[in-house]
Amino acid sequence: MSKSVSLEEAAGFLLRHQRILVLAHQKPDGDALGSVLGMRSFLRNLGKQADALFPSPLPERYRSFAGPVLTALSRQEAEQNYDLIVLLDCANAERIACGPALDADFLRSRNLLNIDHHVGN
Ligand SMILES: [Mn+2]
Repeated sequence: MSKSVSLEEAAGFLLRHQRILVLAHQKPDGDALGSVLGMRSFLRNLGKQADALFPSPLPERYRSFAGPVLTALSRQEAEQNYDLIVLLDCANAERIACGPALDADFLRSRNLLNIDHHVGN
């Protein structure tokens, strides 16, 4: 079940979780990469354990500032290692870059915060 929340509610939701996985859409471009890395940095600065997942290779020009990122994650790892998934810049479920081991139905079964600027989302 999904619902829209205010910025304050979204912030509160972030603060209540500690182990957070951040991901975006497939074939990441500048706003996908920038928003994921920015969120990862923000969460780590709050003392959270935060990781970025990019199952498809990053464009060469972005690799130098991305730092270490996850390139694959099993379902078991996702369940055991994270209590919240933050999805950014992803217009629809078909484009979520979660890798072959995970899918949109799995993500919906987890605590999920979806933040996006696409009108159709
Ligand atoms: Mn994008």
